[in-house]
Amino acid sequence: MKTIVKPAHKAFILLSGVALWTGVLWTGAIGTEPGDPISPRATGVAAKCPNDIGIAEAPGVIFADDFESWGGDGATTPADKWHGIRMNQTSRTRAVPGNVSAAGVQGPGERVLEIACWHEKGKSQVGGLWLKLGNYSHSNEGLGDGYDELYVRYYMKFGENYRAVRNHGSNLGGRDVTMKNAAWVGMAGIRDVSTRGYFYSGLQPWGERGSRELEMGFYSYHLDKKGPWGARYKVRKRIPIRVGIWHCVERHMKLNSVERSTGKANADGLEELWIDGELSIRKEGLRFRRVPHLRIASFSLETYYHGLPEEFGRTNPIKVYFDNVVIARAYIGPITPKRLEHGPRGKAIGDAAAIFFAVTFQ
Ligand SMILES: [Ca+2]
Repeated sequence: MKTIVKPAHKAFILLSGVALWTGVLWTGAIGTEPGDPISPRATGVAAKCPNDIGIAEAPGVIFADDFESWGGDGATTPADKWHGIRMNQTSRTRAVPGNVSAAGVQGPGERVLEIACWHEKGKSQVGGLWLKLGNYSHSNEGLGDGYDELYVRYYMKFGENYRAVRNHGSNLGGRDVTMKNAAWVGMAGIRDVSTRGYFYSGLQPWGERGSRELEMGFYSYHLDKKGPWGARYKVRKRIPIRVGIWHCVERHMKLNSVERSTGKANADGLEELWIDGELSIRKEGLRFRRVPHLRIASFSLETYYHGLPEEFGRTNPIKVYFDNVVIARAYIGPITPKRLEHGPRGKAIGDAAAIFFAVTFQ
């Protein structure tokens, strides 16, 4: 399990480059300390790892999975990756052939994660993966204290037959392992989450029921939400998510600070969301915890439906695809193009993927 805390990510400088043969210019940027405001099109860890090659070992990265090393029939997780995979009667989670692509041009890899769910009368459906990022089940788990701040980036695509249905998405959260009755991340219906020693924030698709156009948004169980259910944040820039198209999704969660002398929980937490490298949501002034030892310790990559319609049967399930998951202490950003290689005469050579990513993801 790779949850070792690497040295804190400090400022990094990315060099500017010119793709000579394509005429495409991509520019670098100065990276930021975690928590600093990030421009809508900032570059991050991925800009230093073209095509995501070597990104699992990059400074600041604590976890990565591209689903290429999943074994057997695609339902066997590598030993050093996830802590749980959903196996039940209404869903299927497995790696399948495919890769991140758009406009007919393919990105890296040959496998993606598929979460398929189907209708069964009177039941909800949930499929996906679970990763512990710190001690979660109990205080002696040996997984560390968790994190005060994290970025999570992945690519996702809603299957061709996807239609907006009532659902929930992936959660990032933590639970106070020193509290006897601490609730599990994902526990619903509690107004003051601090009374049960937990918090979480879901990232999920929103859309008018039946629609093929969605938007990603938060569903947050923070300290100051008004009622028993999750809070939705105001969208700064609406970026449509279309069925059948890959999108890069990145979220940022920064927990609030707690005064050690007085125990005051300061309203300085933050959540942000980028779609395809563009800032969509930025919510400041959040509080998630009253005690500093409660940290981010759980991430689930999942889909959850409150009862799928009958049209999504076992032989025609609703499907969502994921790939290139990266969790880091600094902004990650979309996949960047392969570095161009130079031929014997110094002429830059590359491939179609390089052009595609330069145009699409920069
Ligand atoms: Ca892959």
